[in-house]
Amino acid sequence: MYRLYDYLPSGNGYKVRLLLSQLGLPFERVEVDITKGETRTPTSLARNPNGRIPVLDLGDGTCLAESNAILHYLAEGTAFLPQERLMRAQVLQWMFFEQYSHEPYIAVVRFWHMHGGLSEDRRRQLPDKERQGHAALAVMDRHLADNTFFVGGRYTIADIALYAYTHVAHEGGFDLSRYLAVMGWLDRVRAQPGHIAITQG
Ligand SMILES: N[C@@H](CCC(=O)N[C@@H](CS)C(=O)NCC(=O)O)C(=O)O
Repeated sequence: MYRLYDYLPSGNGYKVRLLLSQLGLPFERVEVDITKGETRTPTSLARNPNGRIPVLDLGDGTCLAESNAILHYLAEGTAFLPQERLMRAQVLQWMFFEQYSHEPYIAVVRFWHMHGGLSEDRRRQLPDKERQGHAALAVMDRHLADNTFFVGGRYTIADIALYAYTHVAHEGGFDLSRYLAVMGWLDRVRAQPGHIAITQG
């Protein structure tokens, strides 16, 4: 059975939880408290040298890290990852966008608000992080104005990757109400069979 090293509030962990649930795959969830440095112990570092969750143990001790790599692994051969070459690359395009242009701003600001608040240093960085987070939301909104989902008109792991931190962006102070196409897409993602909330372990 799969074992997922996870932290419940984490959007990166949630991506994997959500896909496992939608694939109907049983898994054991192991909570790792990132606020107590539990990802940096020698045992955790042996699973992921980068000292972060999520990590998926494939059942034989083989560990895979990086949320979007895990999604790609699990989705292979399923309806969540298209067969067609260009569409597969477009799924990756949006997943790389998520990691480079979205998560570092929207997830990080949310984390600051949830854990420890805003130190002087964070307060100084905040306007730039907010600006870049809104830039990512605007890119999504423009794409979703003409598309029901990110790739090929259907729900894929690109949607899962982007949903994870977008739907909780308000917890970092991002007002989503001005992104009407994003709001509609959030509803469509929530309506997918097997959907679970981020709070569900
Ligand atoms: N790019 C990684 C990011 C993983 C990540 O940032 N994990 C955070 C929780 S969301 C973590 O484990 N932080 C604990 C630490 O840095 O020690 C992914 O997508 O999986």
